[in-house]
Amino acid sequence: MRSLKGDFSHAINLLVEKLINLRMLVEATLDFPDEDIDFLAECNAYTQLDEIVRQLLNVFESAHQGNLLRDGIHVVLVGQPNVGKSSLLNRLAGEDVTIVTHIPGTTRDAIRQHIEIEGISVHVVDTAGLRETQDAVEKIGIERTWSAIEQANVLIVIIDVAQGVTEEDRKIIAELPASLPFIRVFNKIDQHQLTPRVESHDGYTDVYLSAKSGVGVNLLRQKLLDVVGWHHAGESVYLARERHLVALRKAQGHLDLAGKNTGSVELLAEELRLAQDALSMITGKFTPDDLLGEIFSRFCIGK
Ligand SMILES: Nc1nc2c(ncn2[C@@H]2O[C@H](COP(=O)(O)OP(=O)(O)OP(=O)(O)O)[C@@H](O)[C@H]2O)c(=O)[nH]1
Ligand SMILES: [Mg+2]
Repeated sequence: MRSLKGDFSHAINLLVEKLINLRMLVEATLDFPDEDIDFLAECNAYTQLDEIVRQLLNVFESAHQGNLLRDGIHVVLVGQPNVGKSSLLNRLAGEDVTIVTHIPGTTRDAIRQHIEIEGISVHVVDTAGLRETQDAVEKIGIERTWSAIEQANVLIVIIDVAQGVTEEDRKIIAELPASLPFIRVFNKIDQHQLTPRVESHDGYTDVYLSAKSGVGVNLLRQKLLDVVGWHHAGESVYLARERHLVALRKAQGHLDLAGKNTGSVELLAEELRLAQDALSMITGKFTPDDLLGEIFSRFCIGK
């Protein structure tokens, strides 16, 4: 682990070094307009920027894979009462961890279970079915469903295949956090002799399965890993924390804007500064004085 961590900061430091180099050119263009050199053209600034963007993408990918290995995935099962959420948790866990009955509203508390898929840690939460209710205990259960959803990386929205997507299902989906990926599971296919399958259309990923008989559950396991972006490649992984991923994403966003601001050197300079700020959340601070120091140490200007 220590060596993986060392590799990660090394990769970030290399990126920061390249970014400083580029910022130096851009800032020198801004600060010393009287010099007769076009620093940006002279040093292929935009090729350098492309190279940094490409490298950052690689680092992000390795950090993302490592983060999945390190922290696992948080999956929450949601849906109307009686669609088979608890049955699916039991099936995934391979044991009877939660009560299943034909009575809607059986599960009232969030039930957590840890499983593994291809060596990836998966924390699954079964929840109280979502519906309008006057029952005080069930109401608290439903509140807990929503707080579990806030902690999730990915949701499984379970739908009874016999009913299809009902108005209530649509309402549930509409209320989910927009940025959270989800898989729709059409459950109870055994009752209708349907074949287990995965379908993708209109931006949805649908898995047809039976929690009761177990057919199609392997398709869901595989899809879960796909949705969170796990692809067990043999390349290097960095055991990054979630906050590292956030910082890398932020840096990516600013580099993206930097690439689009080719008309304005000021905006380019600003986006590069913000990108480096984001990376320094991982590596430590770098001040404007440090940058000026870099400029003077490498160029013989302004003195
Ligand atoms: N035939 C069939 N029945 C199923 C399947 N999955 C669940 N059921 C049945 O559907 C009923 C409800 O299942 P649960 O797993 O308790 O449903 P739930 O979504 O957890 O329900 P709540 O806890 O009330 O929200 C039970 O009678 C299950 O046996 C399935 O794949 N096929
Ligand atoms: Mg239940």
